[in-house]
Amino acid sequence: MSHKVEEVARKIAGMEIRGAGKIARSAARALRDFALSYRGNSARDFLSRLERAGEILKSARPTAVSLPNAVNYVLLAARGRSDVEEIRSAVIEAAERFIASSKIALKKIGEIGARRIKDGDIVLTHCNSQAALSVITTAFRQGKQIEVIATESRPRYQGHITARQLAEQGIPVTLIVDSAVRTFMKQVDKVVVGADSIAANGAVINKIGTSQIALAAHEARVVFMVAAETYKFHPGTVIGALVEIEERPAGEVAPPEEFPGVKIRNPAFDVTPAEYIDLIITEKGVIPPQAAIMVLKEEFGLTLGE
Ligand code: RUB
Repeated sequence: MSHKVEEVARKIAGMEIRGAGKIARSAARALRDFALSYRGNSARDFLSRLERAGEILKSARPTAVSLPNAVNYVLLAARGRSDVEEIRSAVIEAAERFIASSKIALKKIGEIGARRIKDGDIVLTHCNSQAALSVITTAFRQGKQIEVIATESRPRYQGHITARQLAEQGIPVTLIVDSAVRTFMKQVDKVVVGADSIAANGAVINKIGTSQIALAAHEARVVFMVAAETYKFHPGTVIGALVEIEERPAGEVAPPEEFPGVKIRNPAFDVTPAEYIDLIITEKGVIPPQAAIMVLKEEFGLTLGE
């Protein structure tokens, strides 16, 4: 298999490339580059290598459905074709369409979501989500005086990236430890987070700690919003599949050799049930989480579960 495909898969697994949107775009890009570099002349061989590349990419990380959704989108364009050049251009075209539309989606989510942010709001966010940040930065650029509270997001501290990105844009931002969320929730007006997967029942799978934040927001009657492109909706959940929660190495939490006899657990994501979510902001508009099934029907139509 192409070194490049394997390298992208390794970078996704090692979190050099991270965040559901970036993971999806990098997978589409890897398939495009693979198609560009293919030198054989057998369509059947080309297709089977593309499928294999898709499998390698999909198996890099299990939770963000954006990854298989992007791979399937690109491969669907190639399947059934019997000419090498046709396959190549179909893959390139589909990959580029996916990348371009995912960038447009981010911008639209910002515009749609910013309407929900008011002048003077204190917004809390978790981890590092481009979609959530698009909402926040768009509201700020519209002239709304907002402040952001960013959780550090143990164990990998993606909150540091968020805090820096916001500060660079001149947005007032406060970094807090994850366990300070309930203490600060009294001051918060809105919570905005991203998503790795959204299930048919409206449950949102996002960075570990998200569901605790939703609980604290619910208790304090603070609006809890999720910003997510429609390719983060999980087709398999329509027919009862469960979203696999990635468990990452223990060493990310603490050095196991310093804790003999101690079991260290490191689930990377958690599930926030629909009843704790006020709305989901997609590029097609705002929906209540209970309408997730409608997005899935529209996006995946009759190919559900395939
Ligand atoms: C990232 C994470 C993000 C979502 C959405 O987890 O949970 O909230 O992926 O991000 P990790 P985006 O750092 O483990 O990949 O909106 O950028 O797609």
